[in-house]
Amino acid sequence: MPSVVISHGDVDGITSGAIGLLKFPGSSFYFSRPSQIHSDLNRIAKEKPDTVSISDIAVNEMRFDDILQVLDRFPESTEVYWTDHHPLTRKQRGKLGKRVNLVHEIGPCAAELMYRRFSDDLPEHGLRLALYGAIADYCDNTPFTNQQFDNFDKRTLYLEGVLLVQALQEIDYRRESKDLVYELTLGISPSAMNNIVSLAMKATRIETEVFRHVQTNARKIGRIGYILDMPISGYRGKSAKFAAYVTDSNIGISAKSSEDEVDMSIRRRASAIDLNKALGSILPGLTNAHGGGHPAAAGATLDKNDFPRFLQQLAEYTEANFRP
Ligand SMILES: [Mn+2]
Repeated sequence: MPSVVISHGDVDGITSGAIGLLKFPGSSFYFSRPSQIHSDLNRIAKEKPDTVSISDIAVNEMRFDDILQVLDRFPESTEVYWTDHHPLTRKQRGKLGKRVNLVHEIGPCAAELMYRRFSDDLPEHGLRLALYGAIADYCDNTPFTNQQFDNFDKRTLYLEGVLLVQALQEIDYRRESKDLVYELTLGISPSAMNNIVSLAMKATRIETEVFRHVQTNARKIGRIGYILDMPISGYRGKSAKFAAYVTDSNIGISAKSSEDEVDMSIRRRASAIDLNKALGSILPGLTNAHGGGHPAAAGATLDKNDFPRFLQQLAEYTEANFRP
C-alpha cells in the first residue's frame, strides 16, 4: 500500500485532506473522527503504508493511550505526519511528537497548517484550499490568512469557501464528500461544481427554517440554551449557535438522541468560556461519555439517560467559570 490520507469530515477536514492528497498523490483517502481514529489506524497499520497523513483529527483524552499503542504498531519504514490545531496538553504533544512528524499549532486551521507544511510541493490551487478551510473553521484572522487575503479579492474566496460550508450540510459525509475531496484536488472551484452550488442554496433556505424551529422550540437551563431532536439532520453547529442566541444564553447546544445515546454540538456566545476544558472536567464523571474540540466549538456523545445530568453540570460549571 503506497500511502494513506486521513482527515475529518467538515470543510477544514476536506480541504486539509485534499492538500494531503496533493502532497502524496495516489494515496487512499479515509474520513475519521476523534472517537475512532485509533481503530482506523489499527486497520491501516496492518497494510504497512509508506506514509500516513492525518489532519484535523482531535486527540481524544480517553483514547490517547490507544492512539499511542497503535502508532507503535506501524513498521519503522512508515512515515506518519500528524497535522492538527485542536488543543493538546504539553504531555500529549511530547508523547505524540516522539511517534509522528507532528505539526501542531492553535489558531490556524488544519488546512493552513497542511499548506504551510507542504507548500513547496503543492500546485497553486492548494493555497485556495487552505483559505477555504480557514474561512469554514473561523480561523480566518491569522497572519498567514490576512497576508493571503490581501493578494486576492477576499470576497470571492469567501463565496467559494462558504459554498462548501453550506453544501456540506446537505451532503452525506462518507460518500459524496469523498468525491468532493477528489474534485478539490483537481483544482475545480466550488462555484464550478453544479451540485455544490445547488446544495448550498438549498441548505441556505433550510437554515432559515432551522432558525425558526430553534426559535420556537429551544429551552434554557442556567446560561445554556439547547435544542433537542430537530426534525432534520445536520445543521448542528448552526442550530447550537441559534439556541444560544434565541434564549439569550452563553452556551448553545444542539443534541440528537438515538436509541441509547445522545450526540451534540456545543457553541459559545458572548463568553470566553473554554468548552473543551468544560467537557474535560464533566465528561470523565459520566460512563461511556466522550467528546472535546476547541474552546469555542466542541461536541460530545453520552448515554441518553445522562443528558439531564450533563446539562445541569454544564450549567453549574458555566456559572462558576463564566467570563464575558
Ligand atoms: Mn478544523
